[in-house]
Amino acid sequence: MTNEEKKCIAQFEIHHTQLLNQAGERVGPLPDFATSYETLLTLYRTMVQTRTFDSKAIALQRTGKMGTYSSSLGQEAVATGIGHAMHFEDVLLPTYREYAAQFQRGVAMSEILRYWGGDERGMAYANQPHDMPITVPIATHVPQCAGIAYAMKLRKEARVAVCVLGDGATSKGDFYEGINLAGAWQLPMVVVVTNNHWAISVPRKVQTHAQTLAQKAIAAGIPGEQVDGNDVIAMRHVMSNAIEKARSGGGPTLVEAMTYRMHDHTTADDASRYRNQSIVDEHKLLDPIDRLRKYLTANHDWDDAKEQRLHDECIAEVETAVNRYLDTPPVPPETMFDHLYETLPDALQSQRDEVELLGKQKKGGGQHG
Ligand SMILES: Cc1ncc(C[n+]2csc(CCOP(=O)(O)OP(=O)(O)O)c2C)c(N)n1
Ligand SMILES: [Mg+2]
Repeated sequence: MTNEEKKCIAQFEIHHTQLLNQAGERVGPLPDFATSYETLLTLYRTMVQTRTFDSKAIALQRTGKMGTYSSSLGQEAVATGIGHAMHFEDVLLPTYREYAAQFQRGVAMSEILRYWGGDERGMAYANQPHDMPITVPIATHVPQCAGIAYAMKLRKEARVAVCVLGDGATSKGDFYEGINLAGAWQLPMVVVVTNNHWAISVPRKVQTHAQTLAQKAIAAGIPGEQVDGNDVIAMRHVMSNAIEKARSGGGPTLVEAMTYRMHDHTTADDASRYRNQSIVDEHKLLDPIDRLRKYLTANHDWDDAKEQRLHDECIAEVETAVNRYLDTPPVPPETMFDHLYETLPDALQSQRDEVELLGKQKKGGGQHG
């Protein structure tokens, strides 16, 4: 039987949304929220704040004041759009580059610094009771997100669970299991795949032969779409639509956000060993902050003086957070045993006792030094 003789029984399309091009020019009508200067400024400020935080966090790590750190440089628009589109009572399940969303949701910069400084208290957010901590194990939070969304549905709550993962994470079984549940149970859930082209040293091209990552949704029976993740207006727009659809009973969506990882994978990595700087330079032209600044300059009288003031404010805010972090007395090392079990198994209890003893002998050691 030839293909011509076979009957086509299903067809699928993947759509891509971009509203501002890389020159910061409108490529189509903008959604209503984008007519508000205040809203655009909030989005811009969040991205600049996050980038300011990011460069300071790297400096803290480089000077031995923090354990390790995963940068969100160049990817700020993705998490900014996510955080802005969510309601406070929704639940975010982030990975380790969604600072911009976390800040908007009430997580303090000093808490993120504490976490990367090895202090688990940094994940017990003082002003964010709903969200899950940063998930470093790849894709394990997708089924967890389905569980949370299922509970919301069962309780008839008008809430949405949003999980964010990377391009590499879409190769994990947990991802497929999670989106399958989302589809089968029509859960109030949005899955965002941040396609930053790299999974440590593995490029997106060799990660999967699939043409897009958004199309992975099709097998789960849920809509999948792609968005320019360096266009914060498009990102916010696509996320709002997906979240509000889920909230009103319309089921889950998978959003593939196209961006680029501009920094090393983490501060423990050296990307110059596996990628050419010229590729990184090409992606600088797509920078999300530059793009919105160009739009604001052309349409809302944004100028150098306003830009400088914003930078000064962001630097001051980050400095305050850094001081709060550095002034926090470190937790004793044996507390690393404290957050997994309610009752510690005997084998671990003896290790805990040993670490505690060593700590007392050393006295004065801490994670900031
Ligand atoms: C289950 C699991 N396997 C392996 C790792 C090691 N690891 C950490 S990050 C990473 C790559 C993730 O790439 P991607 O999903 O694209 O996210 P990105 O870091 O690019 O944001 C891997 C394999 C891990 N953290 N968890
Ligand atoms: Mg990646």
